[in-house]
Amino acid sequence: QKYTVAVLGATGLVGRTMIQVLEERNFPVSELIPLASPKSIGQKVSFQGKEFPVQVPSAEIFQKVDIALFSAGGSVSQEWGPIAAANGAIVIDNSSAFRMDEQIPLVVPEVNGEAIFDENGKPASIIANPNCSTIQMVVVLKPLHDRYKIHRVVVSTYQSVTGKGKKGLEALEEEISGKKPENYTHVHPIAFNVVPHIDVFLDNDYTKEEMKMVNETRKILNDQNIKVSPTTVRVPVYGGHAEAINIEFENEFEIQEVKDILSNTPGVIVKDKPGENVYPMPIESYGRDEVFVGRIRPDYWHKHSLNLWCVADNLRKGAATNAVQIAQLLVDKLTPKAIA
Ligand code: 2RA
Repeated sequence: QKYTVAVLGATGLVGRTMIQVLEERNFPVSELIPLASPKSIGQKVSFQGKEFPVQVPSAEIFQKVDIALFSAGGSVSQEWGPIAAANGAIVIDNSSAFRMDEQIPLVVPEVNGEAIFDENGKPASIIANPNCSTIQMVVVLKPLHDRYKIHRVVVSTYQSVTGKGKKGLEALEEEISGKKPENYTHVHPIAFNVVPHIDVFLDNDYTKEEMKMVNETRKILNDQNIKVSPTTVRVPVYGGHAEAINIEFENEFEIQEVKDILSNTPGVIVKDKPGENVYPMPIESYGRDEVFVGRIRPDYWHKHSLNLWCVADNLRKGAATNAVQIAQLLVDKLTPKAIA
C-alpha cells in the first residue's frame, strides 16, 4: 500500500528535511505533493529520483491526500489544517497552532504514540507535532518518570539558529562574514553571542518558547503535576539543540540504573564517558535522528535529583523525523484513498 503525501512548507528548512526523511525511510509514497506559498511556485522538489512541482494548497488537492505534513507556520496551519482535514487528509502539524487544543493529540511516538488513535482505533484528523526543545526533553524524561516519578525539571536550552528557519541560519552566516544587518533576526547579534530570548515575551516575563516547554511536557507526559522551570537560549550553532536538565524525582534512584534505563530507551543514545571526554555535542548530532544523552550525574546536594545533558538535531527529531515517525505509526491502520 502506498499513500499520497503532501508537505506544506516544502521549501522551508523543516519541509525539506521532512521530504528527505520520507525518502531515507522509504516511506510508502505513491505521490508527493509539495505545497508552499505562491512565491515558491516554479520551484521543483526532487524525491525518489523524480521531480515534483511546488503547488499552492487548495481544497481540491487535499481531496486526494492521505497524509499532510505541515510546517509553514501557525497562521497557515490555522487556515489550511481544518480544510485539509475536512477533505479527508490526516494532518500532522509542526506549528504551535493546535498543540494545546484538548481535542488534538500532541505526540512523540516513543512517548505517547497511542494518543494518535481513539478507543475505536480511529486516528485523529489533526495531530500536533510538539516544539523541538520539548520533544528531545520528553524522550529522556518519559522512562525516568515511569520509574521514579518526576516532581520538577529545571532546564536551560542552547538552541541552534536553524530553529528560526532559513532566515535564522542566514543571519548567523551574514553576521559571521562581517555584515551588520539593520534589524537583527535574533533580536540582538547572534554571531559570537548568546541570546536568552526565543520567540516573544509573555505577560509572566517568560518567553513563549519557555511556556511551550512547561505546557507541552505536561500534556505529552499526561501529568499536570510535573513542574518545568525553563530558560531558553539561542546560541550561534548551525544545527542541534542542547539542554542542561536538572530532574527532581519523588523517589530515590541509582545513577547506574538511570544510565541503564536510558541506554535501553528507543531513540536514545547514551554518550557518557567523562574520563574520555565523551559527551553529546550538536556538531555530532547534526543529521541524526536520535536524542543523545550524557553528563549523567547525581545532583551534588539533593539525593532525589540528577543532572544530565541532552542534544538532538532540532530539524530532525525536533521536527521532521518526529512528524514522519507519526506518519509511520498511522500507515499500518490507514486505507490509502488512492487504492480504496
Ligand atoms: C526555535 N523552537 O528553536 C523553535 C523552533 N520551533 O526557535
